[in-house]
Amino acid sequence: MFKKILIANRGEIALRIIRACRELGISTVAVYSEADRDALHVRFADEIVCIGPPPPAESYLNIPRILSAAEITDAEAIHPGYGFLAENPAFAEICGSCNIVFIGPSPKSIAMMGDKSMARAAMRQEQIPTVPGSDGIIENAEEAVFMARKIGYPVMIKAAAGGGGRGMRVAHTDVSLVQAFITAQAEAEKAFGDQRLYLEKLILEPRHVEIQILADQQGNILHLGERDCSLQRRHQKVVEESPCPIMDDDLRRAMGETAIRCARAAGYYSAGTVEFLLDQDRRFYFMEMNTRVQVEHPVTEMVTGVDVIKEQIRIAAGLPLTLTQDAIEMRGHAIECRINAEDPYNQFMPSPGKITGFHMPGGPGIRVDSHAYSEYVVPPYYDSLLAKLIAYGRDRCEAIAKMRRALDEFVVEGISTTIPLLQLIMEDSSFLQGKVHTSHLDSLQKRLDMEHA
Ligand code: MV4
Repeated sequence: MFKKILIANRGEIALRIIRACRELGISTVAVYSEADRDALHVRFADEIVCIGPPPPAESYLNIPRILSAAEITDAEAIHPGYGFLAENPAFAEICGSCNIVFIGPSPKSIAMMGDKSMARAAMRQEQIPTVPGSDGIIENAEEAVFMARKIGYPVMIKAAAGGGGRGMRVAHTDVSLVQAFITAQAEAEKAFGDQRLYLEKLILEPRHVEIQILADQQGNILHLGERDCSLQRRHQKVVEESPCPIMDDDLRRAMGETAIRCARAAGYYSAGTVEFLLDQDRRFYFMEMNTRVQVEHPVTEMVTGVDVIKEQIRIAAGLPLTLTQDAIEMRGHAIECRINAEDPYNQFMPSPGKITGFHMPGGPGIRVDSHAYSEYVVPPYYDSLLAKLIAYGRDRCEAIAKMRRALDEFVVEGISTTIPLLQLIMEDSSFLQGKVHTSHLDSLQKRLDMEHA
């Protein structure tokens, strides 16, 4: 096992990784930007290295500085967390050539899944169900129209370099498709430096259901069941839960086995997530694979009792999985609310600044993953996730009751947070019935605006 790991991240995930290392007896190196001098990951790590000024490009995204920090501290491995360098195949490759273990999959797996069109083609090869659509990249608007007529409108344009919903466009007619294609191409070029697009049939009111997998370097692969992440705002997940409220054993087995086939086709090892769209007829389609640990991994940990981060570290050290699929049991229900430092009454404007009062909820069934504390100053340079509040109950109803209670207990003063929106969601009749899709959040948003006016 590793003796020392460097964590190339910040915020709650850096803390989460430090906690896993502590339990495994591994010593930790935190890196931090000048904006994060007073951050908790800096206080909780065994060693610290300042890697530069606040902008991510000069610190958490700066590969030479992070590798230098690993070298001077003799860290054997780097955990990238999520975001920043977590899905950068070049970074994974460079770690390897510096004899530092990248805690994640191979650079090849990352690159394959990073190109969403390539991933889709590879999965089709393996007879894994994908949404009907183009075989590969669509070169121009005429080809898009030809393809859209073949698969039938409405269609969705997606960026090959995108993922997580960025750069997506819906078209209902030839005319709107031509327009959408041209703007999507320009947007993709601007956002990713890669203008390549592909086309899929639009699935109406789908659910976003993803399967957590663990794969070791010996070829053993297992799944830890699903998470339902259908409640999103502008492609940012807001609430996630496990199990999916409409899941049954047969569908779980089918999706789980399919996710394992996806991982095998990618030569995958480490923790990973296969995202599916689940349509109204309960058919599922491969959408993309995330080759990192995800924000919402705690709901899986709560219902399976498996520590995903510890397993990921063990796998990176070359140890085989000690778990088998038969030993994985889903028990109870977990819900996660993402608490962001944003103003839900003002278009979710980021709300950085000093937290003047802070109290975290606790008690039975409550887990809070957060780097915030009283007097902490939320810097304006990074994403606005402040805390993940996870409620665990025997069933969904109990988990919701605990979540409501915990949201009421949560105190954050001095800055705005998304807690009021989350409280509304926990009272929403569609959510309570487990019938969630995107449009519900929009209507809740209107109610929030009205109540505040
Ligand atoms: C789709 C879709 C409908 N049809 N693809 C892709 C990334 C993910 N964040 C959302 N994505 C979607 N891809 C096709 N062909 C609808 C979405 C989608 C979505 C899906 C499930 C639950 C919430 C969603 C919110 C926005 C978009």
